[in-house]
Amino acid sequence: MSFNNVVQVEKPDDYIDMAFKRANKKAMEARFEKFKGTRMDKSKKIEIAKIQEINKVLVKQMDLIIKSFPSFDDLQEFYKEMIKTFTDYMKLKKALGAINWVKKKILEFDRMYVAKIKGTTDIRSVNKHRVDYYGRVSSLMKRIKKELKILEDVRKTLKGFPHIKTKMFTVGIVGFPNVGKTTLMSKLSGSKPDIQNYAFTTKGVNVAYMKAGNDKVQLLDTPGTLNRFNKMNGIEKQAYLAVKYCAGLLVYVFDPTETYPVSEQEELLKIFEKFDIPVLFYVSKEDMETSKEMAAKLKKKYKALSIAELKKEIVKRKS
Ligand SMILES: Nc1nc2c(ncn2[C@@H]2O[C@H](COP(=O)(O)OP(=O)(O)O)[C@@H](O)[C@H]2O)c(=O)[nH]1
Ligand SMILES: [Mg+2]
Repeated sequence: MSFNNVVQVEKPDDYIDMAFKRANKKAMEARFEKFKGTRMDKSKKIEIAKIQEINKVLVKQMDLIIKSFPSFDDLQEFYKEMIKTFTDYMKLKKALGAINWVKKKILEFDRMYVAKIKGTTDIRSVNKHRVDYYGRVSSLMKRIKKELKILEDVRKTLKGFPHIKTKMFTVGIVGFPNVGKTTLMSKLSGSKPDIQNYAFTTKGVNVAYMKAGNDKVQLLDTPGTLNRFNKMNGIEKQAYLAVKYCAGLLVYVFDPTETYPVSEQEELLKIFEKFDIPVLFYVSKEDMETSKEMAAKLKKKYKALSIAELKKEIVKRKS
């Protein structure tokens, strides 16, 4: 799922300006059109054309917003949870509801003021209705200033989400920071990995793909330790959710150089084992002289696999 198609949400004044500019253009056209009726009828016709143009522009813009934001109730649980990592879900739903309400009000004002102008017999009343209409539409738009801002902020964050394919077989690479997860991901995905930088590499979720016959496997490389949801920042929460909802297999990376003590690495492993997703093991930095002994110990204890063995095993688990 991609959120790239969500339209940019403007400020109330931008929408008002856009609508009034178009309305003035329409009025100019109407002024130069041949017209057989009285001057009064012509004035009425021009004012009605303006109101209808304002109505058309604003309704169209509000519709664009309503239709381009995903219908949150229909979203997969994963995306709902992702959205909740950075915004109040109810606030968001209410903001969209407010846009819908404004759209209906605009349509209502259109009918009401067009009818009023049609029923008028003196020019002063035409002007009064026009001024009233402009005032009401403008203040209506200004009333949703906060809601428009909420939606624009959400759009920007949605756009920054990693593009995770929820239906593809996915492997989550997990472990402490600096243990070699990103390095492992590049090795698994090939020499020129399609690594997406989400935020900055070390702090975001990286998504890459590994060939599996004619098919592909999705690899997620995660930031942080992902061990206490409440203490995670938004990006870590998103990584945690991606692993929890999308991964069908985990690769736990042990670092034998003990950037973090092995005992702590084993504690963290217990947390991932609770995910109820099968776990494979990889021991990094074997090449480093100082850690050879620990590497051998860990490899034996966890039946850790080499890169080639991991690739094979991932392909096997996929099918
Ligand atoms: N010598 C050696 N260094 C490694 C190995 N894997 C990772 N590193 C180094 O360890 C550091 C952290 O690696 P990185 O993949 O960014 O770890 P991450 O934070 O878990 O993603 C980097 O400087 C890597 O170059 C390895 O197998 N051997
Ligand atoms: Mg990394």
